[in-house]
Amino acid sequence: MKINNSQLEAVAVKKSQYPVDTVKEIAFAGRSNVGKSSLLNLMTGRKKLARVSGSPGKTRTINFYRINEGQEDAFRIVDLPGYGYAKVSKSVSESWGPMMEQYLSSRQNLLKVVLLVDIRHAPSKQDVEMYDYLRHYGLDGIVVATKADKISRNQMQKQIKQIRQTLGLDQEDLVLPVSALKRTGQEELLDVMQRLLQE
Ligand SMILES: Nc1nc2c(ncn2[C@@H]2O[C@H](COP(=O)(O)OP(=O)(O)OP(=O)(O)O)[C@@H](O)[C@H]2O)c(=O)[nH]1
Ligand SMILES: [Mg+2]
Repeated sequence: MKINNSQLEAVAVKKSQYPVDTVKEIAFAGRSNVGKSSLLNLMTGRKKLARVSGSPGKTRTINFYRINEGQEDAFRIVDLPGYGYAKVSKSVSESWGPMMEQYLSSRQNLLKVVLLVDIRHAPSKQDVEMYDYLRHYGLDGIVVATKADKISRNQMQKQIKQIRQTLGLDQEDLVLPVSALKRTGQEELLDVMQRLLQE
């Protein structure tokens, strides 16, 4: 699949702000700073579609992006707010749970949530909790290992194995290494997403 056009359609903190649920959605989740917004920009070929920052906790809202509008393969990508950043204010971190729960538990048109984890580290306790939560709602199965440029080719298989074990992935679940810096892995991810949208 190729993304030909993309635009921010809605920014939401509650249900009444979501766009209509007649368009299929694939969401991206992961801890703050893992590279969600960077991956979104890489996939869409747009440098500044989603805000990327050196300061974690940048994305604090649910951001809906309209993809390939006007085409047969039109869908949405949803950039979810990151978790696990200690320095965001208490009110921000307390609103995160209900905001995610509301979206993930009831969104009819949500096909899958791609979980992003940093390829350098074993998934955190929160990553495991997030993945278990996705499994509970049948939204699991695709994991992206970000910042693949930070490790050597040799380390890659070892790290992927660790991610698989820590998250308790099944054989058919996918772990896709990507690098927004080196611009690698996005085509494989887009192909997986295309298959999902066609199911
Ligand atoms: N080396 C390297 N750095 C990356 C990569 N992807 C993202 N980064 C860097 O990681 C930092 C965080 O990236 P973001 O894309 O803003 O992360 P996010 O997950 O959207 O973060 P929040 O919005 O805070 O939840 C930025 O400094 C990026 O430049 C990558 O593939 N390789
Ligand atoms: Mg972000």
